[in-house]
Amino acid sequence: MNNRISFLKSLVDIECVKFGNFTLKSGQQSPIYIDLRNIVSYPELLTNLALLFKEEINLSAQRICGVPYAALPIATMISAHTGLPMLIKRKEAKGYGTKKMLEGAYKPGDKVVLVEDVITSGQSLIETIKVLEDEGLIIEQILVVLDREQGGIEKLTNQGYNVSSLFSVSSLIDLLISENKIDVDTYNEVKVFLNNNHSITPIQEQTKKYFPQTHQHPIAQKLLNIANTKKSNLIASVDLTSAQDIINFLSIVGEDICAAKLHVDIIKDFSQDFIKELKALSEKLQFLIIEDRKFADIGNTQLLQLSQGIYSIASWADMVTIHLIAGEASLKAIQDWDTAIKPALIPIIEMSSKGALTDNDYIEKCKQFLYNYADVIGAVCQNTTLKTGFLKFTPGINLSAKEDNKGQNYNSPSHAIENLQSDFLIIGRGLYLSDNPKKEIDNYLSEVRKMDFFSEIK
Ligand code: S5P
Repeated sequence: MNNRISFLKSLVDIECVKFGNFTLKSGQQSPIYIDLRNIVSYPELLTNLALLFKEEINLSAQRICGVPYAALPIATMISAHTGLPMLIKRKEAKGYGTKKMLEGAYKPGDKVVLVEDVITSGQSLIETIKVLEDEGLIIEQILVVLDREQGGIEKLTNQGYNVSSLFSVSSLIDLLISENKIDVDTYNEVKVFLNNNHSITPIQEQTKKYFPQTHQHPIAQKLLNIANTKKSNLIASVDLTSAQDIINFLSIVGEDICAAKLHVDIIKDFSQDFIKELKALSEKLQFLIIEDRKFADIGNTQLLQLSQGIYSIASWADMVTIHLIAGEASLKAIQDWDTAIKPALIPIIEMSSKGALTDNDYIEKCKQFLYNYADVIGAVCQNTTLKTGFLKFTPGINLSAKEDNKGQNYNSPSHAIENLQSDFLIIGRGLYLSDNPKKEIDNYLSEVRKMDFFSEIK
């Protein structure tokens, strides 16, 4: 029997493909279930698959890499059968040592074949492509076992990648009906499902949000690691005016946040002893510190504000906010500042307040240069989207209020994640004014976690 056909039939036999009524991760009902992970326990099948792929691989490829985890054994088997050296993409960076995302021997410019088990929207592939390209590797070819025909292949092809799949769901059910392995009703149900989902998936994909895993900047990577470990993307904006109140509040919520944002200029009894205590607490409870200084001056003044005065912000803040109103040269002055410790920069490009002057024109002008500076890890914004790899911080988050009476606008955490595509949620009064901050942060966290935001990307 043809190798391809026998392989497809085996997938049904080992229950990698099932028919019935299944609830997908998105909550959608599906008449077909596909999960190729089981294949790892069937070495003969894995070998057959590797041999099928061997016929497809471009001769110019120099490395092979599987999208973790399901495609790892597939890539390993292909590597063994073709002699192509393999690379392993980690799911998260190591918390120690080299912090590498990619293991194996390679050099920039090497051409890589990427292998995936099932392609739906292409999201897992996009994550892996980014890591490889950041290392200077060239994606020569993308090989997929099964295409769910939900827009993933088109999406990657439109981005210029050479993607092909061995099988599609349509070819699978065509074969199964011809072999009497499924009945006409099942066949028709899957067909209808495919037709309906082909067009809606790309739209769903735009709104489906996963929490980022990696970042080039070490402070941003640390922030992501903390957030991923705690499954919390919450930043407490601690706009309290007494040092002791700040410490007391953070002692309560510190373990549930990934960062605390301060306005040091409102603290009536600010001292370096307070900073020492705050730093010790941040180490103990694992959160980072953002000083919301909103620098907005000429480069020279900003450097003085960062490094001098009673606050000497640069000596303790992990991140600082900055307006870009003074123009690119002011930002460049900080980037060019050659100093041992420097906070990461979070420009504010769009404000949450009513009537803010940060209109689209302003935002676009900011975007024209902010991505060029390595100290910039993302931006504070509301509706606008940022380039992949830049973190979106959104203030104006509150579970119950829609606005205050001083111009602030609020959104719910789920709206910020789902519709604004925010990575980090900044919550001020919603938490620190609560009678029971511990209970209240649980309410925020459960709304975030309910959204499957921190689930493994698949
Ligand atoms: O556009 C913005 C940018 C910032 S940094 N809107 C904001 O509200 N902020 C800050 O976020 C603001 O200075 C305050 O510290 C926090 C929001 O606090 P809340 O009490 O309204 O949640």
